[in-house]
This record gives sequence, structure tokens and C-alpha cells, in this order.
Amino acid sequence: MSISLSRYLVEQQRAKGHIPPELRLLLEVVARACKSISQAVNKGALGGVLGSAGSENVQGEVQKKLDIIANEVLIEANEWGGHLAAMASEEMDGIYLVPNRYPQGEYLLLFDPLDGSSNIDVNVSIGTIFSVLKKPEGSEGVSEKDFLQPGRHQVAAGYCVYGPQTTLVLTVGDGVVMFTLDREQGSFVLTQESVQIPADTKEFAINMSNMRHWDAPVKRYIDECLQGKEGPRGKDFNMRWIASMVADVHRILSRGGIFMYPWDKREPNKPGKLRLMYEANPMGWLVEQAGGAATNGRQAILDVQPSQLHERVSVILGSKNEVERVTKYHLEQTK
Ligand code: P6P
Repeated sequence: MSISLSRYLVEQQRAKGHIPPELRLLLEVVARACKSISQAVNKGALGGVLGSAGSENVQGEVQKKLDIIANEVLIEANEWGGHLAAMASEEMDGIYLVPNRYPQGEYLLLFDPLDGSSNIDVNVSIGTIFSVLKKPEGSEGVSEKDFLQPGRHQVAAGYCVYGPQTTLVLTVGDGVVMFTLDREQGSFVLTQESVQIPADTKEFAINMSNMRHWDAPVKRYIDECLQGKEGPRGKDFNMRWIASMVADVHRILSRGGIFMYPWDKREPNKPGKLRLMYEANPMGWLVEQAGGAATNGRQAILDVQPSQLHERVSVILGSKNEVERVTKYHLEQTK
């Protein structure tokens, strides 16, 4: 007997009491938005949704048509429900206040509406990443600084990967669950509970073309992996790089591995490429909830105190023992 997302959330609330009705509504609305995004993505060229939109986002990156479509779908799906005070997106410079014509709620929703955009036009898996915070008590109205909370403060986080299956992966702080979209029913069905990442792995994910720009600890770690069973690790490693964080993280949640997008010399003033608030924090929490680890090389990502909405961070996440090894190499460097 299949369990729908709504039934799962109701029964979790009944059993554990950490998914109040407003949060359940938020998660159901986000899931419905992801279903619409999945349909737009699946149309591809037939839907006239491929290619660039001829504009740039706050990161100075060319926006794809589907980036903008996905952003609009998430805004329109969430603004009327009364569960949110405001939203923030990779595709918008500032926060989006819920219009006065709608009731304001206590939650803040952050998202990367379509991560992995460079893969859209070549039919490789992409995804939507989201993070949920609560508006700080007592603050009148809502402003950007209300969003600047460490990842430990998240009340829900997840992603939807648009691949051979459309799969919604979610945590509310009590482990990680996966739902697969049943297109005939049009609903997300529970397909995996208590996701666990193996503590060890033989698979690393990093963009090797940046090797000459890496810092010493990263070079040391990857070099040891490449030496294989004759080297200090005593085993051979495999490499994967999909250049779509959602797809790489989904593989790691499904079978283990380590994902790294570290600081490098190309833009030394930037701590990394990936964004803290709506990429590293939600993914970092999911990975920790599945028994893995997520650091910026020196501290847990979830403990980083944000200072800007779109700030970037170095990301090392996945199988606990591997992440701890890379982090140890970084900490040894600063001694
Ligand atoms: P590179 C996609 O653009 C993204 O933000 C992540 O999803 C992905 O892991 C990374 O950038 C890929 O970056 O430099 O390998 O193209």
C-alpha cells in the first residue's frame, strides 16, 4: 500500500509532533511546485523552455528560461498560503515579501529553483533545492537579516531531482526520506525511509579540471585517492562529476561518496562557488541527517554564521570518514 507525501506528513505529525499544519502546507505546496517544474523540464525543446533567457542573475550568471520559470512557479505556489513571511532565491537579488493582500506566516523559504542549469540544454539531471527557517520571534515585519541564520536553525530542507525519476528528498530533523513521483497518480509516493550514507567510500566527486588551482589539503587528498591500492589509502577510487549538485548529492545519499567544491585560487576572495543559504545548508543538513558530514574544510557548514544572503562557501560533504579526513588535512595546514 503506497504512502503519499501528505499521508506521511500527517502521520509523522501524529507520531512525533514536529510538522505543524503550516509546515505541512509549506512542504505540500513546495512538492506541488516541484511537480510543475518537473513537467516543464520534461517538455524540453517541445515546450520552448530551453536556452537562455537573455538576462543575468545576482551571481552574474546567464539565466536559463527554465531558471526563471522555476523561480516563478515557486513564488506563485507559495505566496498565497499564509505560511510564509518571505522568500529568497538564487534568481532574485533581494528577499521577496509576501504581498499584503495575503496573510503573513512564520516561515522563511529559501531556494535554488533550478540547480545545475548548465545541464538543462543537454538533458542531464537537474534539481530544485529548498531550505526552511522560522522568522525570528518578535521581529516586526521581515528583512534580509532575518534570513541570516546558521544552517542548524533549519526546520525543513530538501531537494527534488529531475532525472530518470522525479524524486523528492526531505528532512524535518528526524532522518531523511525519499518520495518518487507517480506520474499516473500525479503524487509523490514514499519510496525510501531512514536514508543512511555509508561512513566509508571509494567514490569522489570533484571537478578535476580545477586541480592546479586547489589548496594543498585538497591536492593531498585527491592525490592519495589517485594512487589507489598501491598508495596510502590502500584501495582504488572511482570518480564521478555530474556538474549538478543535486544529482551528485542524490548519488551520495543513495550509495555513499564524497562531494567537494573547495575554495580555489581562481577567485581567491570567494570562499567557494556554491551558495551557503540555499545550496550548502540544505544539502549539508540532509547529509548530516543521513549519518554523513558536511564541512567547509574547517568547520561544519551548518555552524557557519551567514553575513550575506548570497554568500558562497567551500563544500566538502558525504561519507563521514572521508569528510573527516579532508577536514583534518585542512586543520593540520593551519597549525
Ligand atoms: P562546475 C551548477 O551550476 C553548480 O552550481 C552545482 O550544481 C554544481 O555542482 C557546480 O555548479 C558545477 O560547477 O564549475 O563544475 O561547472
